[in-house]
Amino acid sequence: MNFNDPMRNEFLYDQDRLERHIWKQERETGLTRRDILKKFLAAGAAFAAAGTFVDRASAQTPPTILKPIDPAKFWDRGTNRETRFEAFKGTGYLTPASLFFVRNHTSTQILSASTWSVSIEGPGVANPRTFTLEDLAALPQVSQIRAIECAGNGRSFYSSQQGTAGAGTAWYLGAIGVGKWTGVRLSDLLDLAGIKSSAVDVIPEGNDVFSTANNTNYAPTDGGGRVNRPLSKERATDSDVLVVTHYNDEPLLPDHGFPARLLVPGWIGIANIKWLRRIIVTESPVINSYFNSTQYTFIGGNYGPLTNSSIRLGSQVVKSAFELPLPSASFAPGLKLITGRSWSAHGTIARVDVSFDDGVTWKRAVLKNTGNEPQAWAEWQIQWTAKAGSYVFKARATDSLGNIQPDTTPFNTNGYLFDAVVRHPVTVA
Ligand SMILES: Nc1nc2c(c(=O)[nH]1)N[C@H]1C(S)=C(S)[C@@H](COP(=O)(O)O)O[C@H]1N2
Ligand SMILES: [Mo]
Repeated sequence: MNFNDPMRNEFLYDQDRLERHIWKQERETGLTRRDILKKFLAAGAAFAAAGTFVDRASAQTPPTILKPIDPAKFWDRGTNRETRFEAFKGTGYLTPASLFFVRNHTSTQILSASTWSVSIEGPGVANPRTFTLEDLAALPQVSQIRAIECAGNGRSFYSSQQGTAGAGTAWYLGAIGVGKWTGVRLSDLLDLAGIKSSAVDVIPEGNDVFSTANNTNYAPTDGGGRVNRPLSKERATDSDVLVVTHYNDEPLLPDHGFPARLLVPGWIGIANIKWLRRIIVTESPVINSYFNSTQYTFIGGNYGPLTNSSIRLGSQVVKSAFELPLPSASFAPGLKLITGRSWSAHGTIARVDVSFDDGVTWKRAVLKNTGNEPQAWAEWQIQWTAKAGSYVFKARATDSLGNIQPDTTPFNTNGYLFDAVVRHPVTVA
């Protein structure tokens, strides 16, 4: 696929894309919706025949997500979409881009491949540099199969299982996807920009403006408040941290960070900044940056109030999910093949134990012998004879380092990193 194909960049997503285009044009040109459509059709757009355009002329806000969303496969969670875990069934090891969850703090950014660039700047580099997509393509390419998972994935179970709701999007377990990411090493870019030995933190910044009220102490020159998530120089220069341009061998979709995003394997979703715009290298620690020191910290419960020494989240944990609908699944009686996936931020999955009776008895599930990449997931299956009644299914994973999912997760106010075994209600009738 050609990065510079204007059709791809402007109108990739037929109806939703067109709606977004119209919305922008209405505001930028003052033309009516009708005239914009006329101009567009006259330009010979390939998918003009594609269909019925929903009349959203009265809409005050643009759609925040561009890719087509099938409600049978996604939960609508405000500016976000959660993949229904049962939708992964039969889709193979790598999550198709169309099925990947979307987590937007603001809305999907529309960036042009031909004018985009990312800069590396700040007091921590000797030779500030700017890289276009062509510049990135000319550097050594690295591919890794890894998960991206939201810090809040599983948050709803703090409420439903432990009786105290965490603040934020009430995800089940579908705020995760696993795929093949391709791009360049961030450390290669930092080396080309002459990163100094005195460098301390690296601040990847997205194009999206979150709020100018969310001050940071790196004194942005252009109004601030861009979604950013500082990393220590140590983590940023690890060889597994990539600036990726491709997902499953295709250019990233706009919803997932086109033209380029960061990949920080094993770390919470926010570390994987989308729509990269610039990367600032500091010579002093970033004490205060909204997505590092206010959000994505452990506070409340046993962790206490927010201070500068609150724990800032890095690694994800170990989790499991059945490929069955929530909040409950139902079956007809008979022999069933129950499937699911487990994942660890630290390594591969070593074993998965499944209970059909709320944890009274356990059986070992059969791990698929393909996939099971580190910091991604493993697919598994187990047979079950369904007889009329009500059941609670549970799955408990152990990873290659011996980390085991606990029965409960200590509460934190924002409901992050829920790794406890999840109760999955099932009825057979
Ligand atoms: N620029 C930018 N990057 C971002 C976000 C965002 O809102 N803006 N959301 C983060 C969060 S919280 C998560 S979980 C992941 C989600 O990636 P996805 O939308 O591709 O699934 O992107 C991260 N990177
Ligand atoms: Mo997230």
